[in-house]
Amino acid sequence: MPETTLLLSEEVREALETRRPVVALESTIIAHGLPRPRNLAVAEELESLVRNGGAVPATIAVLDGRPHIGLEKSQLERVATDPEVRKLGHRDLAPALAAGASGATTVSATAFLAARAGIRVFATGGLGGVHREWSTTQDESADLSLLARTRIAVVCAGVKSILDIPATLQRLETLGVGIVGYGTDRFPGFYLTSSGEPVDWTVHTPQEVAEVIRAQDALGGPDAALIVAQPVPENAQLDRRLHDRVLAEALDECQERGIRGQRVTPYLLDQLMRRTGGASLEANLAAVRGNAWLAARIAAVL
Ligand code: PSU
Ligand code: MN
Repeated sequence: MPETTLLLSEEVREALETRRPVVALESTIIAHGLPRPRNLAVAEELESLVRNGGAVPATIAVLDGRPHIGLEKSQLERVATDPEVRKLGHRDLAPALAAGASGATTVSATAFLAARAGIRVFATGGLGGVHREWSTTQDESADLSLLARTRIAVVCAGVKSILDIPATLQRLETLGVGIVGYGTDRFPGFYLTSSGEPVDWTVHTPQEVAEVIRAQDALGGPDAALIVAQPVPENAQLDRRLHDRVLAEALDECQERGIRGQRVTPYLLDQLMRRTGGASLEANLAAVRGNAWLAARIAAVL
């Protein structure tokens, strides 16, 4: 049952009531992960991809202290253009509601709200995870612990390549978060089709993913997320050497300029985009597009 605190858009409410497929979309990627004005066009495009895939899109954000599940056009515009829109992880939700604040939701906050609303499938680009400087900063995205206690399927291109991927995979194993590779036995590398790391389970169709979700529901758990890891198409991936070089530069700069906490991820994504002449942006977009569409297909067969 949807919580009364949640504001469901007309379309999302109707779809959930009549048990039609719904796909949750996060808003941090729109507000803080993509350059303006392209971000708004992308947000709209992702919603159409979900529709074309046969599901209703539910973009999630907090506006004036109310959690919205599904945004009207003007609300989506506000998330994409208003510089006052903050970045909200799940721990920020209660303070933001109490303060009447507005913010874009990260994977952790989006998954939390989506699950409260009764949405079973969620699409994004790359998840947060363990950062490369973890041993000095202890920077590990709150996405991981939230996904460890939320039963939702997250379609993504793996975790962001700015992270320590082997360490993140280890954490996901410890936390009991399931992972299936979509058409691959390698964990994707976000901007790259492969991180080189193996995944234990491979599926090939939306039907097969739906069967995993049904099996989890039939078991009554575990109450953890299922990561459906779909690689970016090969022709859209970034050149690995370029990727590694510009990332090393951007990481050094983070250190020099004292960029910490919530600002790290947006900073690195922005620097990568500038230093690859926009190629990382194209790879990022190709990944999220594919994920929005696949999530819709999974929701539709569920
Ligand atoms: N994936 C993208 N772009 C993004 C993000 C993910 O392609 O901007 C966002 C997600 O909202 C994710 C967040 O939850 O980055 C992680 O931030 P942090 O590392 O600060 O937890
Ligand atoms: Mn962090």
